[in-house]
Amino acid sequence: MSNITAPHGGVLKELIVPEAEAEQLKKEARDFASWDLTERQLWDIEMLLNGGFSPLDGFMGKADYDSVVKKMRLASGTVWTMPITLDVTEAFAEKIGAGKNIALRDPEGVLIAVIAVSDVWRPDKKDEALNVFKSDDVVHPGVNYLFNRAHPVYVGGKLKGVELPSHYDFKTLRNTPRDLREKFKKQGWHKVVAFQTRNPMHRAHQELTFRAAQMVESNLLIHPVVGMTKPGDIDHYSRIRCYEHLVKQYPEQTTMLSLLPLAMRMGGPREAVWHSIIRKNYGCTHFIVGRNHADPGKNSKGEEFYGPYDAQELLGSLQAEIGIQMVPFQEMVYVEERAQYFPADEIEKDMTVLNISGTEFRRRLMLGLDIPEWFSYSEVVNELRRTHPPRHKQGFTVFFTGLSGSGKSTIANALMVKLMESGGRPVTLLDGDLVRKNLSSELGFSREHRDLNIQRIGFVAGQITKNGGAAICAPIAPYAGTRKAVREEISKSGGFIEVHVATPIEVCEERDRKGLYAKARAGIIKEFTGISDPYEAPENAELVIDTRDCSPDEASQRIILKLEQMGFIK
Ligand code: PPS
Repeated sequence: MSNITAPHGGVLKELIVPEAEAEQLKKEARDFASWDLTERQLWDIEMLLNGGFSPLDGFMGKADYDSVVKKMRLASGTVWTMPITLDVTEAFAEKIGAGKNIALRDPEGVLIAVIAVSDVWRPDKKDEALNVFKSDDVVHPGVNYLFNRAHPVYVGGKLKGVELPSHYDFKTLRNTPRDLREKFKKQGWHKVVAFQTRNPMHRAHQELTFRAAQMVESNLLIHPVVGMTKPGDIDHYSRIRCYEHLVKQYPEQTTMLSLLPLAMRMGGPREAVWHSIIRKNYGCTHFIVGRNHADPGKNSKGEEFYGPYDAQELLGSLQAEIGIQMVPFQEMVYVEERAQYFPADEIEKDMTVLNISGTEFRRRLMLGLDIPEWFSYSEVVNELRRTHPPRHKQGFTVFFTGLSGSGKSTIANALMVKLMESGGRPVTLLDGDLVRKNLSSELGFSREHRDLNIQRIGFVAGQITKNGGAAICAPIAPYAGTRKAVREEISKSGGFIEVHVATPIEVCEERDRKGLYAKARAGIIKEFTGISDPYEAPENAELVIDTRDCSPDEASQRIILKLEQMGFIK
């Protein structure tokens, strides 16, 4: 373990042990309890081991945690605003205790570090949310993670790092704090202002960062987060390719791009302070904070979680103590007459301001519409168009749900043929019966098995959609929660159209093509949907079809029209 002094005063606490000790630890760790790090824990541990979270020397113990939650300081009094905790399950907590060592591994079983446990406790998550995020509304991604994904028991203790988690992408852009400090030193960069981002950068961002650097006469570090960001954000692969284009637009020798392996919490003001401590650890002297830094969006009542300048205010009061200077920044807007960007507060009355909001930008991207050069460099837009093609080039899933005998399969087959006739996308039918013969042949009809069946169908449809195909699913899918989960997953990579085949049960039973209703009534078939098992009808299906007054031809035509209206068919 080594402590080196930062060029700007901070002590870097790197937690990787020397090679011989690491080899020894690998042998000893075979006898330790072993914990597979979750996705977020993997990002956190990378930042702990590489020194990005200095002065932390491990996952927080209870004293530091309590103090950070309540006072935004470690127990020692040093400013630190975000709890960094190792959450584990109750079952795992039973196997460990203070004084024990735990082997922390990545999903492939590679030993990343050993934690010497000092504390094990059950946090009051509501209290943590209210203090750290100023809210217990699960619309806040940080609160949602804490309540719905973080395990119930926290484990604190010092870390001995064996190796950093591995990454195979963009290797030359991944720099540890030590790497960056050395690079800055080598290039004679005395002052460095860092820019934090989780979005693709357009012209306004470039203007803003360039002006900030000019203002404080410093070099510029574009330091995008590539760990966890806000759900729904553009993937880091596309973003980085955009940054690579953009960084070429700055004057030579002024600007550097490097990736930050951080899992964000979207904690607004507290997060801005945390980000600035991290940037100081990476050797930066200045940090840009604009409007709504690390903003979680609106709450369930449609109100902002934080004020637009709360982050600037909090960091402003702590910057001297932290030892990094905040560069507060105004929004930049484009003035048509001048063909130039200006800070929003310098706009005069007779100026024509042009603006494209984030939502409007995404709409244009989605529909393949024009995006002007003043807004974004064409290389950046092309990159985004490549990974975010307009809807008519994206894949989609048509997900039928309805009772047995409602007509799902018949309409699904008609739709498949019509889509194949039009061409353009490969079409795959995942019919209920077909899936149960192949993918889910061992499953029965308990709630657990039905959910598993739908999850499998959802997984396959998701892969098809992601790769630009059309998936047609036609299971009963009786549970709303499972359908919602499938919708959320598939919508990330393409279209999702839910079709409720709402033929009433009396009609299905009357038809009884397979004789199953009669058997269900006689008790020969158990857990039969609609008879002895529940069916939760969808409330927000894109289409509702009743086959009493709609032929398969008409029904499939209605779906085609819907797909056209949504932009998936041109
Ligand atoms: S689920 O609930 O979505 O997993 O069901 P699914 O995979 O679509 O399977 C439904 C088909 O299985 C036959 N079948 C039953 N359905 C409902 N309940 C019970 N207990 C049951 N047992 C067998 C039935 O033929 C369903 O096919 P469809 O095409 O819907 O009539």
